[in-house]
Amino acid sequence: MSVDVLLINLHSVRNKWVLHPPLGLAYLASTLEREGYVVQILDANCPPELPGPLLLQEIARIRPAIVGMTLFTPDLGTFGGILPGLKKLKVDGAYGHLVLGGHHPSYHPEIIEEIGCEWGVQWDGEAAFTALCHALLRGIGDPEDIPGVISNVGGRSRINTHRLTPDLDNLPFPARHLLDNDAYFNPMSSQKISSLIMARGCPFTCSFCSGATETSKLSMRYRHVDSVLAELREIKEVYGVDYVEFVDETFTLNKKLVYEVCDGLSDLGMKWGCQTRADVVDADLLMAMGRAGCDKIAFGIDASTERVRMSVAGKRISDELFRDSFRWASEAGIKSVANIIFGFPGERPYEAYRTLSLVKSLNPTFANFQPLYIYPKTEIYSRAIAEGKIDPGYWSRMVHEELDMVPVYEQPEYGMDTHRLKGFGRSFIWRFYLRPHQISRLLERDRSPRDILNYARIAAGMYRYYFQEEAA
Ligand code: B12
Ligand code: SF4
Repeated sequence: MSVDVLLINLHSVRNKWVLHPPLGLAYLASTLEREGYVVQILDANCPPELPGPLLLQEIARIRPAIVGMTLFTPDLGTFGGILPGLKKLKVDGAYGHLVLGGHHPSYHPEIIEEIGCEWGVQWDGEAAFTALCHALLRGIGDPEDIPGVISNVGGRSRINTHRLTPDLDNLPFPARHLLDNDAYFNPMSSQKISSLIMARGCPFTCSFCSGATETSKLSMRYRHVDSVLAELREIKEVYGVDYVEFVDETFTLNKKLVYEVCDGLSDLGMKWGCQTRADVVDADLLMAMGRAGCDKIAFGIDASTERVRMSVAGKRISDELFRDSFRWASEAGIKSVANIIFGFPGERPYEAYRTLSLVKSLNPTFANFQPLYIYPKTEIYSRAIAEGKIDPGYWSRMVHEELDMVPVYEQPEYGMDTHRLKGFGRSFIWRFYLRPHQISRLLERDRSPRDILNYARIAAGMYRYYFQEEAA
C-alpha cells in the first residue's frame, strides 16, 4: 500500500544515553490515520540507525506523497546535511511535498523561506497538518490559508497565525503501533519505557528556555485524568511497558490532577519519572507520588546562586526551597536529578563554581550540567542579539554550513568562552560523579546488570558530549 505521509525523526548525533519515542510525530500519525491516511513513522535513531544518506535511500524506497519532518534546533546542521539530497529526491519524483514542523520552525518560522523549503507548520500540528494534507493530497481548501501553516510557494511567503489544540482530550492517543517500542530507553529505568504528556504549555518565564514563549504562557492545556489513565493502561496492557516518562514541562503544576493520576497509577503498578519545579511540589505530594510508583523526579536548579537564578535566569526559587524539595523526594524514596545551567550573563567563574557545592549539598541521585545555550525566541537570545553575540542569520547558517553547535552564551571578559565553559562542564561531571560516596550510592541502590549498563550509558553519553566533541 502506498504511503501518504512519512513522518521522520532525524538521526541525532547527541543524546545517546536516552531515546524517547517521538510523541509529537505519533500524535500527528494517529490524527492522520483517523482521517484515512496511510502513515509511516521513521525514527532514524532506532536500529538500524539511519544517518543522512541511509535516510535518503529509505525515503526513495518508500516514495511517500508527503514527507513530514520534525526539527529541533540542535538538529539543524544534520538537516542541512540532507537538504540538498531531499530537494533532489523531490525533483526526481521520489516524494511530493516536504513539510517541516516541530520546535525550531515554531520558534523561528522564517527558516522555511531562508532555506528554500515550501511548507512548514507552527506549534501544535494536529489540526494544521491534517488540513494541509487535505489540501495537498485531496484538493480540499487552499493550503496557503490554513492557520498555523507556513508557506513559501510561487514566490509568496506567508506565516499564518497558528491555532493551538484547545481540547487535548479530543486527540487520539499517539500511534505507538507505528513505533519500534522495544528500541526506546531511559537510563533511569531498566524496564521497557514509553513517554506520555498530560498537559501542553508552561506558564513560567525562564529567560533561557524556549518553553517560556508567549504561546506557551497563554495556553496551559490539561488532559482529563480519565484520558491520562486510559492511555497509561493502553501503554501497559497493549505495549507491555512498565516505565513511563511524563514529558510535561512542569509535571506538578496542577496538583489536583497529579493526585488523581497517582490514585490510578497505584492500581496499575507502573514505575514512572517526571520533571518539575521546586516551587510546585510539597512533602505530601511527593510522598503520594512515591507511593504511586514515581521512581525519578528532575528539578531545574538552573543557576548557581540565588542572585543569578532570580535576576538573570528568571527563576524565583531559593536554595532553601531546593533543599526542601530534594529532601522530600529522598524521603519519598524517589531518585532525584538536578539539572544545572552555568554561564549566565554576569555570572563570574567563581559563581559558576558555587554550583557544584550547591548541588553536592542537595545530594541528588544524578546531576546534569550544561552551559547556557542560546535558543531562538528566548530572552537570552534577544539579549545576545542586542549584545552582538549572535546574529539572526545564525540558524539558517547552521543549515547551510551543517553546523551542529547551538551557540553558548560567551563572556570573554570573564574568560568564559565556549572552550572554558565546556571545561567547567567536564570538571563538574568528574567532581560530582567520581566521589566515592556517589559511586557507592549508584551501585548500591540498583545493582542489576542492566542498571549498571544504564549508568555506563549516561557516563559514555556525557563523555561524548563534553570530550569527544571538543576533540573533533
Ligand atoms: C521529551 C523531550 C525530549 C526527549 C525526546 C525528544 C523527542 N524525540 O521527542 C529527549 C530527552 C531525547 C530530548 C532531548 C533534547 N531536548 Co527535548 N524535550 C522534550 C520535551 C520535554 C517533550 C517533547 C514532547 O514529546 N512534546 C509533546 C509533543 C506532543 O509535542 P511536540 O513534540 O512539540 O510535537 C508537536 C508540535 O511540535 C508539532 N510537530 C512536531 N514535529 C512535527 C513535524 C511536522 C511535519 C509537523 C507538521 C508538526 C510537528 O506537532 C506535534 C503535535 O502537536 C520538550 C518540551 C515540550 N514539552 O515539548 C523538550 C524540548 C523539545 N527539548 C528541547 C531541547 C533543547 C532538547 C535537547 C537539546 C536537550 C539537551 N540540552 O541535550 C535535546 C536535543 C534533542 C536532539 N534531537 O538533538 C527544547 C527544544 C528547543 C528547540 N528550539 O529545539 C524543548 C522544547 C524544551 C524547552 N522547553 O526548551 N528532549
Ligand atoms: S525552564 Fe521549565 S519552568 Fe522555566 S519556562 Fe522552561 S519549561 Fe517553564
